Amino acid sequence: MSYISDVIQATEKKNPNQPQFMQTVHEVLSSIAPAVEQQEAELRRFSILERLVEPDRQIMFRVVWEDDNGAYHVNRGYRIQHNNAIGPYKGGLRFHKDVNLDTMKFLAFEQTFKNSLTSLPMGGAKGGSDFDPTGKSDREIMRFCQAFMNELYRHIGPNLDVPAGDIGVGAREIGFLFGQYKKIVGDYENGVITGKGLSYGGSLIRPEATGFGATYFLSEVLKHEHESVKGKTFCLSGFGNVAWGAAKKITELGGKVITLSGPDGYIVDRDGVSGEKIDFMLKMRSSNRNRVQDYSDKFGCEFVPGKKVWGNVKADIYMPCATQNEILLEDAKKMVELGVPVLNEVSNMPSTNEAIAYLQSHGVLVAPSKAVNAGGVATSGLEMSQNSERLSWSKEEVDAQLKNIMANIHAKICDTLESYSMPYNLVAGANLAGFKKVAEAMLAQGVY
Ligand code: 2IT
Repeated sequence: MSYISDVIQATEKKNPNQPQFMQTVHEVLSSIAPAVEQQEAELRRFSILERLVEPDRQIMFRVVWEDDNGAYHVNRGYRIQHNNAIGPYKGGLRFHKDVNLDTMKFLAFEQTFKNSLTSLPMGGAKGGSDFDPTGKSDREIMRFCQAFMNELYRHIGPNLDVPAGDIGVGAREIGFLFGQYKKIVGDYENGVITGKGLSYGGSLIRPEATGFGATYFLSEVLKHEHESVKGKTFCLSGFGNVAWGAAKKITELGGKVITLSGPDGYIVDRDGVSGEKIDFMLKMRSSNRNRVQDYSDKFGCEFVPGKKVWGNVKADIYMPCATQNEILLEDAKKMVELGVPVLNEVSNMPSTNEAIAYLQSHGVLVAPSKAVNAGGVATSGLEMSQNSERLSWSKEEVDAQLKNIMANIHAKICDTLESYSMPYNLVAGANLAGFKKVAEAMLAQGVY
């Protein structure tokens, strides 16, 4: 398809040394060929693909903050406002030592298609900093968040850009960020950030939403295969907020989570991560120690240092919940050898394109992250609705809406695939469905 390959090539040239961003561009653009073919003249005439791969705005700024010893540190802050064709920019903030422009651009690009899938009016953005929260005190975290907001505030707003959390940014950080925003602007501004605490405008179920939504989406996938979560074993990676929500819902539905992981290695708990062990994950996260060995120290299970779970532990379902590029081609090969039948991607792009291609060609069912984890941002959308209506919905109400949104995403993917007479390929279907809405909105609004 020459329009697509021309755009990929030109994008590569314009974005040297951005492998992560280019990987996403490849993944999305090569999936949408059937839609591009159908409408090529119009898409070309209005440069839709060229516009889609160029973020609306890339903001970078200096953040200087003081540690507990009175020493000053300089970090870099980012906000990539990728596309607002379907609604205000929306997406999380990531605080992690490896954050760079490439990571931010890849996440903002992904977010645009993910948000489109939710069927809520939200455009795509991402932000964050290369600040490393590991080992920092609460006061240091607060001072960093305040310094970060001292610049970010001028770029966001309830109808402009609504940030939220991501890796390294949870309830504590959102509180500090929001407090500083309010101090500077002198206005509640309809909440402006999502993932807020319940006492100041947050939504019930938002902390659980990414993990719950991922499990609801998986249930739809399994239903399609005449299967269910009940009785299945799960390997998860990570131990943060996302893995926590997933472990809760999987356990509630009768599945068993047997692994978690951290930068230090992984744990295997054959009795299942359930009950108080799930609560302990929250303590691990808020301790800022970033160590999964704390789990095996406390509960006495196996700990494997310095290795990844993938391809080393057999389970019915793999659910990566940690970060991008966890599953490489060599892991995919081991996974096929072990006979793991389903990969439900929860973290953003946990597998490389070549790993996904290998898995799919060897019969592994892959559910892509931009559909699977969309429940997080969708529930952020529900928080925005509650803030603007000045009320809060019950737990049951938000959970029912989340469940409904996840089922709709799955149904929309199936309908889209059917409309192109394509087989049950969730990766292609998610990209096609996400793209179609954004492209339509861009075409309708003209060239600006
Ligand atoms: O990757 C994601 O979708 C998020 N980190 C959540 C974004 C949001 O605005 O809730």
